[in-house]
Amino acid sequence: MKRLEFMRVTFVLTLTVLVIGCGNSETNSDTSPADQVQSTEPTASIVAADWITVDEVANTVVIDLVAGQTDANNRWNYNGFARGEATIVVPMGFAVTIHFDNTDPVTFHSAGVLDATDSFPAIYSESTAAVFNGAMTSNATSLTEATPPGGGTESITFTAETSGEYALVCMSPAHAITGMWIGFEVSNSGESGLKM
Ligand SMILES: [Cu+2]
Repeated sequence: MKRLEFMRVTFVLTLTVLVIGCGNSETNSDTSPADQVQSTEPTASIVAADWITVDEVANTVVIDLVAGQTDANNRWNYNGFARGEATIVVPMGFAVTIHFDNTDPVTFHSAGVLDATDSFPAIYSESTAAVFNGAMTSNATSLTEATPPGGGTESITFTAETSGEYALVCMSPAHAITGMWIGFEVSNSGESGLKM
């Protein structure tokens, strides 16, 4: 009996070691490659968007930018995106036209290309300038004179002169600080589209 008991205990112990061993190796083989992929590849990928039209021959980009297209972020969004959830990517040197359409039924909105930043002011100075000449809708900092709600439109055109990471920002009071901004990137690799 004693010997049988000893064998049972040994058997159970062996099983336990095997299970733990298998568990460990399984965990390792499952997570290690994924970890490596995540740490070495950029998390964002550039996709085509039907509201961004790139002409590689004419060197132009046309962006149909819609404020309040969805109710995301209390309608304070661009094409459904807020808080930098997406980044428009245009090639350096291209002429960029933004057709801005404010479909928010209630609130004035604007759009301007500014330097990227970690934090946004609640109030923008009226003298705030876009990073590229012309890259801002009119009266962009105003609560009541920016692009009007209910389908107000405005088109702006500018040249994406310098590569870098910027932000496309609604400069109406309290909008950017509460998330009404997306990324705007000028690539020096010819890449374009929507980075998410
Ligand atoms: Cu806004």
